[in-house]
Amino acid sequence: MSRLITRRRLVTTGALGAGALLSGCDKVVQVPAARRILFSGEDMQRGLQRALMNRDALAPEYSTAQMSPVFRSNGTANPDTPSYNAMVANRFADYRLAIGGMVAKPLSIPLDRLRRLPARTQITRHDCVEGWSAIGQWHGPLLGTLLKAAGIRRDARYVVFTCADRIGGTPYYESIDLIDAFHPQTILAWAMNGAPLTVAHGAPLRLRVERQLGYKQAKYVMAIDAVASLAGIGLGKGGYWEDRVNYDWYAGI
Ligand SMILES: Nc1nc2c(c(=O)[nH]1)N[C@H]1C(S)=C(S)[C@@H](COP(=O)(O)O)O[C@H]1N2
Ligand SMILES: [Mo]
Repeated sequence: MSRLITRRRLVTTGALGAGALLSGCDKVVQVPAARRILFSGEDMQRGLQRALMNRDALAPEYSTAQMSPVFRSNGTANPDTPSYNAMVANRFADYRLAIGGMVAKPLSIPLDRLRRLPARTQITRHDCVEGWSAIGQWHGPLLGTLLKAAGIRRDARYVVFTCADRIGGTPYYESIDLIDAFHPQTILAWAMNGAPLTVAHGAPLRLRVERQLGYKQAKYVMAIDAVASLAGIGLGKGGYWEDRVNYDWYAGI
């Protein structure tokens, strides 16, 4: 899989440099059972993972000329619930992003306010595990800015994104750790390719966490909660697909 190749490249050319110890670790990372132990949710060996990967590195960014002419939609293309449809009918005037959990000041932020915040624009490549990629432009405020505004507590370790869509009755959700939450390319995008997000791509707000695979890019984000543990959320593995098909919680690319 290309992500293993990418990881190997990161290990040998990254800030830590090459070495017998790291190439030994690298072989461990390629054994599926070892990957499960090292990279699954709560059990992830954070120190080792950090030694293997430079978590602060930036994802590559592209030029407008490199943008894909077609960016397909995947997973849910329309939540199509009564409450979501009501928001669409009202052009999301009633939408509020809830930020809560382990924060000093829970926030409830209307879309027009999110749209007036300082924003980052980035053209990145989206890689889906189902075997397709697309380069698109995303625009929105840094997640870190909002978490700081809410006064995220020092003992929080993850942020959980709850989405408007349900698959077979279960809400789609995702989670990332605070390294990714405060990464300079982690944004809450409200625009894609120069226009407000369409329903198919996650309107009115979706996560872009550019160092990770497609399924981490939660669409239709309604609530963000800071938590100390992922246990007790969903089935406890940190995301809808992580719970169901054993996708890695840390889906680094
Ligand atoms: N809420 C929600 N977010 C989601 C999904 C989904 O089904 N529901 N699918 C994920 C997957 S697998 C991918 S590849 C991307 C697809 O994003 P796109 O539809 O903008 O291409 O969204 C991710 N985020
Ligand atoms: Mo995906």
